[in-house]
Amino acid sequence: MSDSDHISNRPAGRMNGGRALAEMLRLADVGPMFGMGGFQLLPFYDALSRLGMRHFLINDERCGAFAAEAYARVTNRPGVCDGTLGPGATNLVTGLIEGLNAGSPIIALAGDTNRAHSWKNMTQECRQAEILRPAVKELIRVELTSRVPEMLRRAFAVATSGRPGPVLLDVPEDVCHGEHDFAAEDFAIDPSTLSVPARRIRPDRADIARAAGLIAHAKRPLILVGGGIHLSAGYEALLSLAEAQSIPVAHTMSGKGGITCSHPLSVGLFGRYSRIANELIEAADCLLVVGCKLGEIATKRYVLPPERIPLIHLDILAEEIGRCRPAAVALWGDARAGLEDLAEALADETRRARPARADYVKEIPARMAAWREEAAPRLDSVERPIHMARLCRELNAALPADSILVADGGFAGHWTGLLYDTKSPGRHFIPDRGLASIGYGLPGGIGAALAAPATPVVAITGDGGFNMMLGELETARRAGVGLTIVVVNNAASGYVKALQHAMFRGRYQSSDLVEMDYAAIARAMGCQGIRVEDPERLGAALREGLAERTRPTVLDIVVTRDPARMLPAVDNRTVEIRQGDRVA
Ligand SMILES: Cc1ncc(C[n+]2csc(CCOP(=O)(O)OP(=O)(O)O)c2C)c(N)n1
Ligand SMILES: [Mg+2]
Repeated sequence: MSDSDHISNRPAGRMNGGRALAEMLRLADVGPMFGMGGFQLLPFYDALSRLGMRHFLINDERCGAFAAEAYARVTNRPGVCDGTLGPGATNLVTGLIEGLNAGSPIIALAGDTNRAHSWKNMTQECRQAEILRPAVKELIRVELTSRVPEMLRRAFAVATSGRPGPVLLDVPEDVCHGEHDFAAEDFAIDPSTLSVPARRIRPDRADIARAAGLIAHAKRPLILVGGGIHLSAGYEALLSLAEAQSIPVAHTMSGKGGITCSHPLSVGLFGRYSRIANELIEAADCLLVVGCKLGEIATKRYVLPPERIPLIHLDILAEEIGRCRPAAVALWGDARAGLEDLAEALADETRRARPARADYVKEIPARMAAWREEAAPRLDSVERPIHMARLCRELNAALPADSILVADGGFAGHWTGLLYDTKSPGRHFIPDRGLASIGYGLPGGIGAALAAPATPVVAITGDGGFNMMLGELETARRAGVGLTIVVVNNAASGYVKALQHAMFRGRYQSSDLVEMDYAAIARAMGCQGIRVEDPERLGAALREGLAERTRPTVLDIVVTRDPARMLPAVDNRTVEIRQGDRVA
């Protein structure tokens, strides 16, 4: 946005706080917003209508936050959601924490009580600021109508700086409905705070030199990338460092797509689930961790990586470095900037490193081929009910390189995290690993589809997660999104059932769901609905879903109901789980 655009767009004059909110969001050029109205924010809604801005009524504010979060991941721009006083505001909590833990920029608005009557048992009144405060990076209470533009400016700056995150503007009713004479100068926003990363910071030069020294001396270095690679859009920097120095790359679920999964240097997922990455970590002699918190799943409950291997930890959040695993070298800074600096510091090594590591990188395709051979019976399975690995294989075959797969918290995310292959770098796989709530798939798919309307978007979700969100199918239909929703129908809270099978000898409690025909439900809601029981039909069904561009498609996939065969990493007919263990 040029300076002159800025000025010509500036409104001025007397207006209420709601209009000022909308004018600022217009200036920020935000995408579609998601929320559910109530009295407090109605002037804001009216302003959206008058300004012709896109806002979607959702059926649960949690979904609005999920949709805004997914929108932010696809665009690297803040997603916007809102909720009304009390239950509207408290319903935002889960979605906002997803953004907080995943580092997604979100601007959330919550209406609050009229301050003339607060603390007198106003209807829906609750201590929402206290409830929401730990769910966001910053909670800003707007105390004066005149300060609305300033506070929104601040919200964008906080949401997009450092590790990005959600910012909640708590807007009392009287501030939203109250009026003020605004000057044109009041409406301004720093364009560099409208997308992430707002500003890049480079790690200290001396630390880069030490890290480069460690990498140069390593025979088997390995890069481990997390979701920070997306927030930093460090794809080119990662690829050129990996290729120039012949360093393989493993990823977390959130880091999938940092490097194309089919690239010869990609060793796939590491941590709780792994193809070949965990064994390469064990055999490594230097690890470069990029934009990854090294939390429970990435470390397989803190047993990976082995302490003996020197670790270089590059992160935008200084306090994440060394939290779970001591770092030999701490690189505090932006992922892309840090990778570029490392590449530069290692430039003289390139001629030596590539031949020296030739045998090492040749191992990768060989190990991957061996893994594939071992996994082939699952990937190619023709069994009915359908094997999850076969479903993943069909997704790999059907989804084009530019498509986006949004994955829900249950097995949908676990299996695709392990077996789905992105075909180009970027945000092509969006799992809600910030908080790992079930229910993200459908609203996340809506947010992603609206963020990238020309891109094929598939959301994969469990039946439990889908049940939670069924109302949002109405939203998806109303929004006219050509979203394909793959429901992994195992008639169970499968992850829970699988653990009860393994840990409690099949004493199942509250883990069965009733058999449902989700395709029929979808059709009744005006969507395309296709039930698939035969694995050979999967490819065609996916293609039919992708071809439908103006309304959602639900593919109801009947998958294994055997709780002994639900977990991706282990066959829990044989696994033994001791107290405190997490095999899955
Ligand atoms: C909101 C929420 N509640 C509970 C859980 C714990 N949990 C993880 S996976 C899972 C099973 C979900 O069932 P479903 O969506 O059908 O997925 P499945 O595991 O059967 O594929 C549950 C309950 C969670 N992740 N999120
Ligand atoms: Mg299920």
